[in-house]
Amino acid sequence: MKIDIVSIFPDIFDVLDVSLMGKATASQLLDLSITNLRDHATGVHKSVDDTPYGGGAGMVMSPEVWGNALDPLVTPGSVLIVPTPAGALFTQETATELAQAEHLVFACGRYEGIDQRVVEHYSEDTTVMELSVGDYVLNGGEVAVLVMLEAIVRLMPGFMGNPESLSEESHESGLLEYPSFTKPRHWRGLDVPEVLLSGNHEAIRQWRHEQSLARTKAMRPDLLAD
Ligand code: JEK
Repeated sequence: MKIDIVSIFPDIFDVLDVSLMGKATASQLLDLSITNLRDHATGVHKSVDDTPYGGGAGMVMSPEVWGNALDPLVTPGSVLIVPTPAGALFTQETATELAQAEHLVFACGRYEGIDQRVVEHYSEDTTVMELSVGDYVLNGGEVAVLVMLEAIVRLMPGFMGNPESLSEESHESGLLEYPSFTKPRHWRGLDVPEVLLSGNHEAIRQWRHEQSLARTKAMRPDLLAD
């Protein structure tokens, strides 16, 4: 998979060298390129933003600069991802879909975001997704992209050889996961649940399902609404 990231803070993505992404790039599963948006600014001040039409606080990123940066990267086969607090929620399902793509381009905005015509323009010839990683406001798209990439890359066919646990994740989907335990059996007066030592695989399966249900009811009742 080819991944392009465009940002005015390209150094934020230096962390990708030391995490799982480093292994994915080293193993040639991933071809990652970071573009500094500032390199595509044309004025003497290399400015990338301007005041918002209609008034209001803050600045909006220029469609001209974004067009200069994205034109050499985006092709009809690309998926252009624009992180925004006003986007559709990025979920495990989104990650699964994007893990199948040939080419992802992430457009990281700052300030109050990017002139909306950039999304409109590239939507004419390519798939554009405006995505949010959650209902809180970040200062820009960069950290959202790190979150999305970590979720996407671990699902890529051939990554780190972990097909077992990945298929289990999709089985139990819709509920929170059951609690896990390891040795020692007794720790600070707390015991590992007896059923997990029983060797009764049907009883273990049933107990884990009950734990998942109870935990979902307590922590995420919204997941049980339907
Ligand atoms: C991309 C710029 C910052 C800050 C104005 C007014 C109410 C705020 C944009 N889950 C997520 N949260 N935040 C982002 C995200 C934030 C971004 C950019 C992604 C580019 N910013 C910013 C204030 C405002 N809004 C109405 C909300 C807009 C994100 C993701 N993904």
